[in-house]
Amino acid sequence: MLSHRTVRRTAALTACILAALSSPAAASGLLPTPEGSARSDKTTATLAEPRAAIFTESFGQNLGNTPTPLTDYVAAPPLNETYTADPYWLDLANCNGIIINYAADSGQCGGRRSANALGQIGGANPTTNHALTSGTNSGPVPADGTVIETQIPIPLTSTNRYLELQVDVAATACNTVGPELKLYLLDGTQEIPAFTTPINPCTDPKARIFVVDMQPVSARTYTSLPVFFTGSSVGFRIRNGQTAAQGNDFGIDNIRIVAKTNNKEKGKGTSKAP
Ligand SMILES: [Ca+2]
Ligand SMILES: [Ca+2]
Repeated sequence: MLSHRTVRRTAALTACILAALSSPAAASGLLPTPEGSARSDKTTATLAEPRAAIFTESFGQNLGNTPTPLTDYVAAPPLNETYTADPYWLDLANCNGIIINYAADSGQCGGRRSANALGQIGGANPTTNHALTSGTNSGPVPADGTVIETQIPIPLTSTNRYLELQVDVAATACNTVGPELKLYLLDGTQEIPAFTTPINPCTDPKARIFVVDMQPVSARTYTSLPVFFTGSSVGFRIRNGQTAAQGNDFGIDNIRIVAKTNNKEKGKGTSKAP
């Protein structure tokens, strides 16, 4: 049964989509996509093995073709992870904090284009792949606001090792400005920076450019700095340093926490993010 809160949110999303159905961008077709769509668009929460993902979030758990607010999303059991963000980044009227797939038609919010490109770089079906998207329709955009963070600590089977945060990021409207995403691991309430340069696919020469709905989308997989982690459970937080509302449209998918086992890799301090 839907709560009043959910109904209001759904109504806001529907209004957003209906407004967009009259926009030219909503009408165009899907470009050819690569073969192979075998990768599941599901969340998995597995305990660690060396170099294996301790945690993966791909935003597909029990979602269909209906846009879903980030705070309504519940990831896979047994952890049933949930997420939150700063209020601006949950504001549906600003097209922020919406989990969506291409088939859902995000309309003027445009998020479905990022979901499509992220499906392509992540090996999922571009039409059905879900991603967390934000469109920043208006400002003011808070500096370094949190766009997503875990609410339930992710248990670790061993401590005192290096962990990395990996994330696929897509950006649209790169003719204006892109996001400036900053990666952190969480040890309880302690926020541990895991980046040097914020992530901006728009200015990243190594980002791939996809054409979706006849508009370019820049996307790439990013890996944080390794963090020597001593806690018994871990979380993550992603902030956005970009304060512009024009542009600053992006999607996030396939968030992974990965354990490193090679000590030679420790402390190099070289982020693979641009
Ligand atoms: Ca996904
Ligand atoms: Ca925007």
